[in-house]
Amino acid sequence: MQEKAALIIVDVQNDFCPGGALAVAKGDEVVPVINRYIEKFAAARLPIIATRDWHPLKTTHFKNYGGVWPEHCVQDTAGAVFHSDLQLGSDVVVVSKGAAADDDSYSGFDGKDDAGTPLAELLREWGVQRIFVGGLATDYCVKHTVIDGLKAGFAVVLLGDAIRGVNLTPDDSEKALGEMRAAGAVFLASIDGLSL
Ligand code: VGL
Ligand code: ZN
Repeated sequence: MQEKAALIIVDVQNDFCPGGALAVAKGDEVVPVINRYIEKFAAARLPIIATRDWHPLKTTHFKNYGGVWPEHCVQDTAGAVFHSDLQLGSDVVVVSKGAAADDDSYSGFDGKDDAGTPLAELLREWGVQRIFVGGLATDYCVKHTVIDGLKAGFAVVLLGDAIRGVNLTPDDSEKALGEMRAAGAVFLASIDGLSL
């Protein structure tokens, strides 16, 4: 019997896609791939979580207040909405993060669902032992979510065909992949190798 799995879709929001405030190059290319993962997890009746970056207008995460990023994914704005082609079904649980005025909260494990339950607690309630992580961006929120998932005791599979990076410097994503592997993440190159 395999360990119970859950799919975690990280920050596939308009602001991280081409045309958005903090666009990740080819960020939208993950959407059709993630839709295929959603289908597989839904068919296997396994939990699906979509995290979202969910910032207040004033936060030390933004350049105007001492951070490194342009304004993005501000709560209740179009930029914070999930990409319109992402096929999130009604069973998907949304986990919001980055809502504090003084915290970057790159990790999905800093986030909570609408009822205020933290991600790790949700996963434990559902008996999940293994998480499959894809989305945006490889070198920030995907990386931190993967590493925090491992620290929290979950087995982590990184979805290699469903991630794209910001790459403030050109090899940031490569470095992030190395860090995630060193921390214990398993790399799945393609959905064709998925076994649930
Ligand atoms: C992210 C930079 C700033 C991400 C969020 O979702 O990877 N990156 N905020
Ligand atoms: Zn952010």
